[in-house]
Amino acid sequence: MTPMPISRRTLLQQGSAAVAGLSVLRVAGPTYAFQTPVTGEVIPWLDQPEPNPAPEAIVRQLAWEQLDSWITPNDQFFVIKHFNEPQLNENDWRLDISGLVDQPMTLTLDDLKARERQEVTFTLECSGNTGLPFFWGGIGNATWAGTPLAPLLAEAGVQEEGREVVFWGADAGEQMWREMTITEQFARSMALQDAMNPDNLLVYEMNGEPLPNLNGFPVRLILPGWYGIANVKWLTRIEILDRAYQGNFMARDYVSIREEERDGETVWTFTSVGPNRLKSAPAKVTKQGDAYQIMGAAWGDPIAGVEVQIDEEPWQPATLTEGAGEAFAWTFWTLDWGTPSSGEHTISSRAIAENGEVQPAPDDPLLAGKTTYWESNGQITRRVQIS
Ligand SMILES: Nc1nc2c(c(=O)[nH]1)N[C@H]1C(S)=C(S)[C@@H](COP(=O)(O)O)O[C@H]1N2
Ligand SMILES: [Mo]
Repeated sequence: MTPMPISRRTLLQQGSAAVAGLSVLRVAGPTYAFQTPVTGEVIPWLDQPEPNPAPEAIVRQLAWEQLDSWITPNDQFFVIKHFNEPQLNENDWRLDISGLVDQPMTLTLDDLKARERQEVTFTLECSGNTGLPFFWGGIGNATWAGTPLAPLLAEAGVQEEGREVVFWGADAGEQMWREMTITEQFARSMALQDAMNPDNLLVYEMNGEPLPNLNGFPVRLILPGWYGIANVKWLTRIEILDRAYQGNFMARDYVSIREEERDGETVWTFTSVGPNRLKSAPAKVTKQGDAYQIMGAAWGDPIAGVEVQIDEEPWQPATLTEGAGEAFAWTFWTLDWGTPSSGEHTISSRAIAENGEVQPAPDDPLLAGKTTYWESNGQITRRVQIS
């Protein structure tokens, strides 16, 4: 097995930006910033998400207007679960590494904790986020700690024919495949080459605490730079296959379908949701005295800048604040709005990546031709009423 090159993002990753004015909650060991100064009164958006039709599946969402902390506290972190909520005991918990390996392994939680510890601050986003009228808050930012996956796979000794790595959760549910109802465990897979990325972690800590049960206790996969679906919670089994894994969450659900024009002909493409896409959103408008400020976040790729458009005015550059320069975590941004005229206004944002890519407009052909709601990274416009 050849060692994988270190990703560009790993090279870009810097120490966390020390931002003046952060009040910091001190826990034993590292420090975690939970609060930024709350500035002014929040003006609620006129447009609001629809009621969540599936509270058992979308358990918790970010409320954008309440965003005031670069690190999302664990008890506010969004939760998506497709099946049951496992109740795993950390003493009985085992992780099996099997399939096309020379040395199958069974690891305890203590085994994982005794290995090299690595941390990453990574903004996890569900690929369905902002693709549905009731789902705008499937995103959160946490510092995750665990042990790197790649050395474990190397120790297990992936055999020549090994192509694909499958990650199994302890949760399961029924799925219809044609006329058959089958019970399926939650599982996602990725190419061996992607799995060997040195950023990938088997995580047992979130913001300095054991993982909350709903976020995958005792161990979950964290793949910095990948959409939520790939970050398997309640992880119990890793299996190496010689071919693509075709479970529900690879082959049917979380598949983006696009209609494309090629040489005057319409073709349809089907791709499994993968890495994050460049994105940003206005979070809130605040008012202090007569002065209004717009604040938001940008993520999905290392961020070089953010621009904001108010009504039909030209795009203006925003100021990057917390998280600027981070490889995998969102960047907060602000724009001073002065004293806007009374009445209704629209506010849009667009992120610009370090590689020059610009967050697409909603009518970009790549988005306009997409018939599924996954990977909806188009520019977001919010409406606000100034009195
Ligand atoms: N075992 C398991 N892992 C899972 C899921 C799940 O239902 N079961 N949901 C996935 C999806 S779709 C997302 S968006 C993220 C959400 O992680 P969170 O609940 O910790 O925010 O977990 C992913 N991992
Ligand atoms: Mo998701």
